[in-house]
Amino acid sequence: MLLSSIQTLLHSQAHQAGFDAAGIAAAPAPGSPEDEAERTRFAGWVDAGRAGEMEYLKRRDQAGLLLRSSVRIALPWARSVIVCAANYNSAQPRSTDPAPESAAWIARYAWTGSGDRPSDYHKVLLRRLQNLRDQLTTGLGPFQSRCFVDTGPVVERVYARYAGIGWIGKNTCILNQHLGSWLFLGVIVTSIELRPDQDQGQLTLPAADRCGSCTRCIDACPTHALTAPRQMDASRCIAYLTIEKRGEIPEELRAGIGRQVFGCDICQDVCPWNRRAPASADPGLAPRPALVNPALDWLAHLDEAGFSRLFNGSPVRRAKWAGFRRNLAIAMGNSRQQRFVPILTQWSRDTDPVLAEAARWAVEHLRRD
Ligand code: B12
Ligand code: SF4
Ligand code: SF4
Repeated sequence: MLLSSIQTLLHSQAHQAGFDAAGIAAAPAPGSPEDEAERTRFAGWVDAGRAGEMEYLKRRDQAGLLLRSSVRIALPWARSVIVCAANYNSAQPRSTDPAPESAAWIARYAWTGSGDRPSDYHKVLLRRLQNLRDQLTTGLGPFQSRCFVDTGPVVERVYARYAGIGWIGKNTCILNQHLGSWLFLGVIVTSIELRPDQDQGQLTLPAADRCGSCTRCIDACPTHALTAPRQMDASRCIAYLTIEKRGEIPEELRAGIGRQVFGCDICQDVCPWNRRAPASADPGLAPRPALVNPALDWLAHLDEAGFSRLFNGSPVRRAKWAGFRRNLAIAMGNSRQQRFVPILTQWSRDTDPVLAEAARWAVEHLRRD
């Protein structure tokens, strides 16, 4: 199918389905230069230990190929990838703005919901992708497809770049010139074979890189997870440590975690392209104000049932109760607030050895302040 004909239909239908940007990229043939470049990059990243304990990123097929290194490994019928983006920016403070020392930080992407009811972008976007696929099938005729948000064998940012959604910033996030980087991505992997338009001659037209000489994100990262432009050691990233990592967080990284108790927004909050990013009017991705700069006291005094009530159906559940309390202990240790010593002393006797150890570290850390 001609690239331009599907692009025209896609742009109109994607907006109706609730997306702010959409594009389509070819799924490069095995052995082609594009395929080799992305496979080598992903394999090099995994082999260097950058994925930490995220075992799902390291899954291989029977031939030993990393499933996520190329979409055609797990889905041999794939010929193109439709990438959709939804803006979740809101007119709320940034993590880097001045805030009380006793305020925690939950990453912006986990604020969504309506009133007290949390929502999870995975579910919100998946429903929209399925609706969009139905509309495209009506317009184009049947094709094979799979919709994914996060969980598919796809490095979504690579296809987002080739689909022209944005460039990969030095913080490794997809950045769109008009929308900034507060974007959720979702993909529809399809069997549609793309043909370039005559006047265009090529299929891949990645968005131009507009980072220039800026290095604000790299300079601001407190745990030095951005080891070079567009290169992340995820095992050092606060998002990984507070969401994905089970068990103890390496001691040398705890002070850098600061007040982040779930995820981290620092390298996007300092990005000049996000200063002019429009706030989203999307009711499905509206922020819950209670989660913006929440008080550490409040979160630390939640019991397990309270944690479930607040976060059931929210991405925060991924950290689990145990991980969330471990993160709270570290944030209290970093708060310079001596009044957290009693609760931390109580936690240091907890039956959960990870929490007890984090709490002992936090008490020690507060004593040194
Ligand atoms: C694992 C994962 C993580 C890990 C690792 C992140 C990472 N940078 O690799 C952790 C837990 C740390 C993480 C953190 C976050 N994540 Co995350 N994550 C994923 C997931 C599930 C897989 C990503 C992956 O495969 N990483 C492996 C590396 C190799 O790939 P990559 O970082 O995506 O991109 C690399 C390639 O693009 C390559 N590359 C491509 N072209 C070029 C060109 C050159 C010249 C170079 C050098 C490199 C290069 O370099 C990039 C960096 O290595 C994706 C969803 C998906 N299925 O893709 C979401 C995803 C990337 N995450 C997302 C989000 C929102 C976040 C957070 C903002 C959440 C938060 N606030 O805490 C942070 C952002 C941190 C950051 N600065 O990236 C969004 C990103 C949207 C966007 N605008 O880019 C995604 C796409 C989820 C979604 N469906 O919306 N995440
Ligand atoms: S999300 Fe935070 S820890 Fe991770 S790279 Fe960005 S600033 Fe560093
Ligand atoms: S902070 Fe600067 S270098 Fe980093 S992603 Fe934004 S523009 Fe690029």
